[in-house]
Amino acid sequence: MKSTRKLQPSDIVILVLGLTGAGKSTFINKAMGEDVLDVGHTLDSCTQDISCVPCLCPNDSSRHIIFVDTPGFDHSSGDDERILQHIAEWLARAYRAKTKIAGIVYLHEISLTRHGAYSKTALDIISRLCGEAGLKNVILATTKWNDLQVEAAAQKREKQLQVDWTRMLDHGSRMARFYGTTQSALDIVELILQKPPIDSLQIQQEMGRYRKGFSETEAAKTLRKYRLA
Ligand SMILES: Nc1nc2c(ncn2[C@@H]2O[C@H](COP(=O)(O)OP(=O)(O)OP(=O)(O)O)[C@@H](O)[C@H]2O)c(=O)[nH]1
Ligand SMILES: [Mg+2]
Repeated sequence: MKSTRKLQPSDIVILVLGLTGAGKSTFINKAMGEDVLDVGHTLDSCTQDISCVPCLCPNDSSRHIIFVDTPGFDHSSGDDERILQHIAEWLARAYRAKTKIAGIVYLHEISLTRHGAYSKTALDIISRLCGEAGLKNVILATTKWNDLQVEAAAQKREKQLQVDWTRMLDHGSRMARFYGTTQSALDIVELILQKPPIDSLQIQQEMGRYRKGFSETEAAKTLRKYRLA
């Protein structure tokens, strides 16, 4: 699904990020109450491009919420620099259109073990993309709670994530659970609407204001640092 609608300064933009298969497109479909985006049913990455999904804001019908679906970061594909650049360039365009980012939803499978370390890498890169001031508008949402048969095991994972995500939480990021339902998607949207939008993300400052090339941004440098490690 590709919207041809131009971004407006009044738009409420919610950027959805995460590893491939975390449930990003599902989250947007549930928030919309209909299946507007393709969802993956294999191990391969599903979403290949950025899609903007607009809907009227429930609290203010003169404004639109724009959900931004993104391709997932994928440890095995080697494609993450291209994906990050694509997201960065989209954010620089939003900055030039004077459209602020209302919030970022980072989705993380609660049952994730195998690629857990890669999630730390992705979150470090996303922190650089946001800058410290932007972290207060980040929702760290765990998904696929029904995949873990034992509730106690899931809760233990959540406690561990609270420790892993301390730095972001200390800067105002909030944790939430996405249960794969419309109500829990809307609860997360509500959390975002509670706070004023981000004036500008760090990468928007770098690329939009200071005209740096993508490869000179802190997010790109962080990605390269992990590649070399
Ligand atoms: N059990 C369960 N499955 C889910 C949930 N959310 C998503 N899924 C499933 O997880 C798979 C991947 O979901 P997607 O929404 O395509 O994930 P994505 O993050 O958009 O993936 P990419 O586009 O590849 O980055 C699909 O089979 C979904 O049905 C959830 O909360 N619980
Ligand atoms: Mg997707």
